[in-house]
Amino acid sequence: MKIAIVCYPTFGGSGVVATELGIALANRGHEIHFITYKQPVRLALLSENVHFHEVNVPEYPLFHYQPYELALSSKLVDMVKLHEIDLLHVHYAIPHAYAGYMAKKMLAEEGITVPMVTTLHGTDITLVGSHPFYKSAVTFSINKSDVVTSVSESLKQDTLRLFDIKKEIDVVPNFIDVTKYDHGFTDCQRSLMATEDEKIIAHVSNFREVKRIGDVVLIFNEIQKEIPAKLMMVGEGPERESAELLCEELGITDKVIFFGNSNEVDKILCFSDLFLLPSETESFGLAALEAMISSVPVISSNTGGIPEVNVHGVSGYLSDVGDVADMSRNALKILTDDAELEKFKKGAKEQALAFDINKIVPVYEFIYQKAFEMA
Ligand code: GMT
Repeated sequence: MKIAIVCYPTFGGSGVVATELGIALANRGHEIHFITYKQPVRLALLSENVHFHEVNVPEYPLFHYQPYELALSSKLVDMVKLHEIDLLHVHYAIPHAYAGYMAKKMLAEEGITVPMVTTLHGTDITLVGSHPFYKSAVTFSINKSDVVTSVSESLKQDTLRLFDIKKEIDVVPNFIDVTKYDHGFTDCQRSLMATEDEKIIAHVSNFREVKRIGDVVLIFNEIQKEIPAKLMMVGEGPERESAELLCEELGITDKVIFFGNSNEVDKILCFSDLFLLPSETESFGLAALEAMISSVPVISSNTGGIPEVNVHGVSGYLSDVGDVADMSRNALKILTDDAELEKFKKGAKEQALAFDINKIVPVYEFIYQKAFEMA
């Protein structure tokens, strides 16, 4: 099958999922065309089966806002015709589902039928999409997709609650390429980051408000009062500066490393003992899954789709959003007892294996067949 994948190319869950899916589909013999404004960060290699087409939006002084969805829909039309693409799979509703639908309609005028699958990822529904400024367009483009999928049951319920949805929504959970985390590291170069007696705590995100970065620092502060520990902060975003200031205020700057965006998350997770994800809302929590496959237990909030990924008492612990005291207590329960830590490490890995990419990619292939029948 020739599939066009539309996604955000930057660091962020939806782009990562779209890219990993495209690569896996290419490995299964499909021809994949990524269509977005920059080569996706996790897309290292282009090949016979993996192509990238850049969407350019020329600057024009008249435009106060550059019309990206116009450029994207035109690009989709051109690429579908040029490469005889069979299906569009758009990740993140805004504005991809809207642009995809316009492309479909333009192609229909020329007698070309292309089914469109829309995958909802989270903030496109819970934070941005439901804003009155976007709601009508998002509702319309979801209802006009041939098949709609959401990355968790929780996100499906949010979508049905927030929008007037006429379509069935299939839940297809996010996944993980198990082999990528089965690296040959021995000591994971742990000694570069911490002394032998120090526990290593990690957080990976886009440092947006929704991630409650302040809570990450406060939980770590409680941990380091009790045991020697270091905090690895991976990612870039608007909350980074205030987090650095908070570390200064608490006098723990020497124990916290801010890495910025990194392509070596797997290496950082390899030497980590615990992962913190206290988010305000999270449709799935891909970062938690990436930690778990690296045998890192997760201390998280119990919001949105996180409980579908992180199982309380098995792969980590869950607490109410903002309950820093409970999260700190749970973290210390795991970190202060070697047997507990070992048990949770095993539990995290086993739970993550349920999301093996080889189980999930065939589900998407099935969804594509369904889309052909619906188109
Ligand atoms: O977490 C973010 O802010 C990024 C966002 C995205 O679209 O890239 O992530 C969302 O999609 C991920 C992949 O499906 C999910 O794992 C995240 O939970 C979800 N984020 C939120 O719901 C806040």
